[in-house]
Amino acid sequence: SPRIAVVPGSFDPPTRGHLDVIRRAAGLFDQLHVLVVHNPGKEAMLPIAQRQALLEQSIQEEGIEGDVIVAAWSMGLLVDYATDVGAQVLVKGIRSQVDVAYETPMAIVNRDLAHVETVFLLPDPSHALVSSSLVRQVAALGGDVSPYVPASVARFLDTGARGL
Ligand code: COD
Repeated sequence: SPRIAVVPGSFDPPTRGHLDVIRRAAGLFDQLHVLVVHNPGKEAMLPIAQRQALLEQSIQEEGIEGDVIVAAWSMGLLVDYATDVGAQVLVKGIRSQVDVAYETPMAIVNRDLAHVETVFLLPDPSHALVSSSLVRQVAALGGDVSPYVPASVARFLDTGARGL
């Protein structure tokens, strides 16, 4: 049976770190669902549909190959989505020990709940310090975000989001 994985995140906005993890995961699985999840603990900058569109554009522009689907999920458990699409694995990117500490209990719970395993991937070190919250701050203060985000996201934040 095909190996299917879900790469969940807030992606608010997508960063070069996210795209690095997505590229690595696409090389490891037959099908990838990049899932924009509403995180109730975070105040959003971009609407979910916008994040989805930016992810689709960046995945295409970065030439990421393979069967990659971008979807959104705001109802219920992440593992319910995984089970629905036949995914056996969640993929999370790890920047530091802080991410390991945050992700470990969720990984155990998701395995208990639905026998879904979590695979942790390390980004290239050049992307390991990038976070969406950093990008939001730089953008809000009028700085140049282009070193941290895919080209399509930089274009969007330069023009589309200026008035937000
Ligand atoms: N390099 C590598 N990885 C990175 C980088 C980077 N520069 N930046 C981000 N990442 C990774 C993150 O570690 C994360 O794995 C992923 O990319 C997404 O990051 P964010 O910031 O966009 O998303 P988060 O951290 O807000 O995650 C939101 C989730 C919804 C994925 C998370 O909260 C989650 O798994 N929730 C589970 C909901 C649920 O079902 N709960 C019940 C059981 S636990």
